Amino acid sequence: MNLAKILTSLQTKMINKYNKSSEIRFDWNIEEILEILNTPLIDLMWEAQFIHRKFNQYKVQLASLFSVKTGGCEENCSYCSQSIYSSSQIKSHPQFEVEAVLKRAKTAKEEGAERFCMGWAWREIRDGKPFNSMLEMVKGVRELGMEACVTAGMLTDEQAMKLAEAGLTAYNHNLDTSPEYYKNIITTRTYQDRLDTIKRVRNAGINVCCGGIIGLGENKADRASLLKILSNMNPHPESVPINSLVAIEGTALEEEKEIDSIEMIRMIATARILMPKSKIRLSAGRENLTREAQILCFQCGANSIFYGDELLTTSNPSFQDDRKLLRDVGVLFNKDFESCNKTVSTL
Ligand code: SAM
Ligand code: DTB
Ligand code: SF4
Repeated sequence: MNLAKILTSLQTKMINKYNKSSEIRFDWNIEEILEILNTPLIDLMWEAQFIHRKFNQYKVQLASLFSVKTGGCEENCSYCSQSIYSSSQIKSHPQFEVEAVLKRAKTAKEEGAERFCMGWAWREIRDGKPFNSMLEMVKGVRELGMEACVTAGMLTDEQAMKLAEAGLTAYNHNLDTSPEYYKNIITTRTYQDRLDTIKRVRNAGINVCCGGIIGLGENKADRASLLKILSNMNPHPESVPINSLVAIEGTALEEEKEIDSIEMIRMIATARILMPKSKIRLSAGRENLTREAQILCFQCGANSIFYGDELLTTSNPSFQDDRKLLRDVGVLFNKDFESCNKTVSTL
């Protein structure tokens, strides 16, 4: 058999294994997902890379994050420094003004970011001046020619519609973990509240950004269960952030042991196989990953990162370090930015 024939037969095998005649699936079950998560790493990486090359270009979306309103949140998410239940020493501050936020967005754009994500430490959005300012911020970010994302807790159908009218590209609301493990992490709102919020975002025609965190003390079955819910959403969330816990002093999870980077690679690779076209975002926790571990995540299909020195209350690699990393890997990033126009072959 010549090389071309071998490749075609390998491609057919892989497509049959995961995508039944190349269709995207929304019916993954726990056993299948656990089997993928537990595949020998070397095979898992090859399979994820295969799916990624089939469905996507090797291009990484750069999303900058800015905390518009920090601290004082009534929820008790046990990983979060912004909860009133945590004793972390973060600097709380009232909501930034529209102009200051747009200045940050402009700087992020100049550094090469394509999406600007704005965070509010709220349980839910309430109508009034802060919400009106949020709408102005969304409009302003869109006028800069960037994608706009908001994460601000639960919302009503009317608020979702107003955000859509303002031009919001995506709304981030994570499931965080499995429904089974959830009660160990948060008790002030239910898993169903989260699912309802995501449905409202979807119904308003806004893209869904929904993922979770690993390293909360959950087991493999919990990770599979989270991935099952995400990959059974139809359509799949357009973005799936995979965070690894940043154990912040003063939070209930401050003592949680750091996860092995291989766990992150497995989670990213599995998410890529299950949701072939979604943006799988390598999110919080990158400072604990070596450059090499991040490169393996890109190879397995991570195609977005949070880009900029800060996440919400913790630090993130610098713009410069990330640009160097992406250039060294040889993936595309922002087509309008610098000399990043090499193309990596797809299948
Ligand atoms: N209050 C809003 C909410 O909960 O949807 C928005 C902000 S909240 C900080 C967004 C997400 O960031 C959380 O759902 C969680 O997945 C992630 N996150 C927060 N703190 C984290 C930490 N210490 N380590 C990893 N991920 C974290
Ligand atoms: C997401 O999934 N991760 C981001 C964003 N969405 C809002 C937040 C990460 C926060 C990490 C801890 C901190 O900086 O406070
Ligand atoms: Fe509040 Fe969001 Fe932090 Fe939970 S994760 S405490 S909802 S800011």
